[in-house]
Amino acid sequence: MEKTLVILKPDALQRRLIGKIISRFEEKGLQIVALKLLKMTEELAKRNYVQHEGRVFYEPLIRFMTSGPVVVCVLKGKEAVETARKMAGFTFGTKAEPGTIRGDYALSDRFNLIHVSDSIEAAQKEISIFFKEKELLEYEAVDYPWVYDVSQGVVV
Ligand code: FUP
Repeated sequence: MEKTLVILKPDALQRRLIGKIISRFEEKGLQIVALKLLKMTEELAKRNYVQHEGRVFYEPLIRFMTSGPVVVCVLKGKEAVETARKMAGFTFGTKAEPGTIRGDYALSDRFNLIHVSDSIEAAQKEISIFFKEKELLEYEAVDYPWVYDVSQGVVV
């Protein structure tokens, strides 16, 4: 099963939206396999956003990401990367579709509440920035055979 990294940004914490946002992923059926609250160091933020180095928004983005605590978590499930990405919605709050997290709770181009890995490769890299292998917990989700049809030996 695929895993993806989600970061609930400092605005999500300050606006007390952590519970609501995490609930959406839980209700979708994605399994939380790792989760922690931390204050990002500049080094961590820069590693996570290395692809944006040099862009005009890079410095303010790093300042924002290090401005307060964040929640980082790893979600696991069928096509978790694409699914979580769709649930986050378009980057800019005003352009994000209603029904998505950013579409429902954000207006800003930068204070957009959530980071979600944009590919399987990025997810693997980003997960390893924030978690050691042993921090990703393997445990049985009791609702698994109701979230997926596994009755024929394949996950549908
Ligand atoms: P996303 O994958 O939707 O998180 O968006 P990007 O990787 O393109 O951008 C990363 C973050 O940079 C965004 F979440 C917000 C910030 N950003 C800006 O502040 N201004 C911009 O013009 C574009 C992105």
